[in-house]
Amino acid sequence: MPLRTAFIVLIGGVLGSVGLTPVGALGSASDTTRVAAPATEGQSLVRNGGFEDPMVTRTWMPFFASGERRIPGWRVVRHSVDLVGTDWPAGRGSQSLGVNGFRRGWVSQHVPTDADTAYRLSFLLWGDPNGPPPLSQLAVRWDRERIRVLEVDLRTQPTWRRVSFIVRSTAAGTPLGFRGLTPGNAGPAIDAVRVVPVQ
Ligand SMILES: [Ca+2]
Repeated sequence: MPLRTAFIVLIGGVLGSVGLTPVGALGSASDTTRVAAPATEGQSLVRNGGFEDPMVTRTWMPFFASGERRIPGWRVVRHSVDLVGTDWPAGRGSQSLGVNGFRRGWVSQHVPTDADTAYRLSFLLWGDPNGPPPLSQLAVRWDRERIRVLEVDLRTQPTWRRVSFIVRSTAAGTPLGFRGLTPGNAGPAIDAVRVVPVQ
């Protein structure tokens, strides 16, 4: 842990000096993949989808499946995840989630859906820029099934991108999950997770 912390602080300084693409740059230019979110968005059913709570006072903070410390709204299903403050720029707000903690992690949230209803699931996706590896994979789970496997290649994706697709609930209440598929402590990162009814 201390080694990794030291490494990240060092690399963070280097990245800061060379200037990673700023968060404010996230916009139409980087929203080239899949479907961009509509300009006017409804109320999201996801609690703490921006991972702003709890506030991290360090570069990052681990949360374990068996730990007492919790991320409101989310459950760490397997291993650990990192709530990231300044380790890398958030997609929106001040914090994001590193899905890989010390190993590939898995988080889940019970979304209060209505039964048999269409929703737009969207989120921002990037990868831990402190890698290696530059390539990481994220499984998106909906209603206890893996519905997508998304890939992040830091060599071609220098900042966050928005991912958006339609999902359908089968029951009142649907589990939504994100699971890292790449071994190691550097994997996919997510932010601004939203589930909004399709109008
Ligand atoms: Ca955020």
